[in-house]
Amino acid sequence: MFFKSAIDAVRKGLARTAAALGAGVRSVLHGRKIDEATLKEVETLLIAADVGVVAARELVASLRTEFLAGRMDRGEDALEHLKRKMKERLAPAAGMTRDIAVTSAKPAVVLVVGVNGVGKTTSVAKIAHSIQSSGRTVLLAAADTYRAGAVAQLGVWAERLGVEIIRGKAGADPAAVAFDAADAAVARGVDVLLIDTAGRLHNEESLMRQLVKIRDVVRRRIPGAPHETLLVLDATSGQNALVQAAAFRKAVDISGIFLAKMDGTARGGVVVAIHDALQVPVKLIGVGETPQDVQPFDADRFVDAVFSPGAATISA
Ligand SMILES: Nc1nc2c(ncn2[C@@H]2O[C@H](COP(=O)(O)OP(=O)(O)OP(=O)(O)O)[C@@H](O)[C@H]2O)c(=O)[nH]1
Ligand SMILES: [Mg+2]
Repeated sequence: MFFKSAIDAVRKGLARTAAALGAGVRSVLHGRKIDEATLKEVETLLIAADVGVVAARELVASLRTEFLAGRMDRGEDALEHLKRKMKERLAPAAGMTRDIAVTSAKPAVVLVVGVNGVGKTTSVAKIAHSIQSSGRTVLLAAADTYRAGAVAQLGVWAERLGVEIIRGKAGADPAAVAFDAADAAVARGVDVLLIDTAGRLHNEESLMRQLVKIRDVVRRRIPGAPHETLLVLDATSGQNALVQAAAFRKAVDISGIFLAKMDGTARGGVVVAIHDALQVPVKLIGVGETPQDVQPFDADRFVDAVFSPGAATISA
C-alpha cells in the first residue's frame, strides 16, 4: 500500500503521546544519573501511557538490571536502552506480517470489524484511499444495514474517493450485501473488496453471529476469503480495547489490528499492551479524520517518533 510516510506525519499523529510519555521520560532521564527513584518515575510514566503494568515493570526491570550490574548510569544511556527494549518488544513474531492482505488472491477480501464508534467506516475509507493510491482497484461493501445512516456515511466516502460501493437497503441482511459485493468484486475484477460492518446490534451475541455469517457467505463465493480480518480498536479507550478484542477473537479470526484515533490520545503506549495481550500485529494506525490520516504501524518509527525531541513540540 501507499502511505504518506514523512516522519512529520507520524510525529503529528503521535504528538500527544510524545508530549506525555516521550517528553516526560526524557525530562526524567536527561542529564541525570539514574537511581531507583528515576527508574520508578519512568515506570509511572509508562503505566500512565497505557503501556500496561506488566510491560512497564519488565521494561524498567531491564534498565534496573543494567544499572545494578554497573553497566549503565547515565540517563541518556537508559533512554536508548528503553527505546531498544520497546522496539524489540513490539517487533512482530516470526511469520507475522504487517502488510495488509498479502495474497495473490484477486479479489483480496478485507473484513473490517469492531464495536460501535471505534472508527471502522473511517478506517475503511483510509484503507480504500491507500490501496487506490498504490494503483489498485477497490470495491466497498456497506454491510452495516443496522444503524440508520451507516450506508449513507460509507456512500459519502465512496463518492469522495471515487470508488464503487455495493449498498444494501436499510434493514437488508448484511450477509446478503456482503455476498452481492463478493459477486460484484469477482465480476468486475477488482483487486480488493473492503467490507464495512455494524458495530452494534441488539446484543453482542447477535453481532458476533452476524460477523460469522458474513465471513461464511463471502468465503462461499471467494474461497480463502476473507484474506484479512481487521479489528478496529480506539486508542483512546485504554484497557477497554483489550476486552473488546477478546470478544471478537472468539467469534472470528482476527489477522490484524487497525488502531484508530492515535492522534486523540496521550496514552498511545496502549499499542504495547495490545501487542502483548493479543499477539496479533497492529498493522495500521489512524492519526486523524481524513482518508490520508493513516500510517502503517512500524515499531521503530513509532518508538523514535514518541521519544525523539521535537516530536512533542508539534501540536496535535
Ligand atoms: N481523531 C480521529 N478521529 C477518528 C479517527 N478514526 C475515526 N475517527 C472519528 O471517530 C468517529 C467515529 O468514526 P466511524 O468511522 O463512524 O466509526 P464506526 O466504528 O464506523 O462507527 P459505527 O458505524 O457507529 O459503529 C468519527 O467522528 C470519525 O471521524 C482517527 O484516527 N482519529
Ligand atoms: Mg461505521
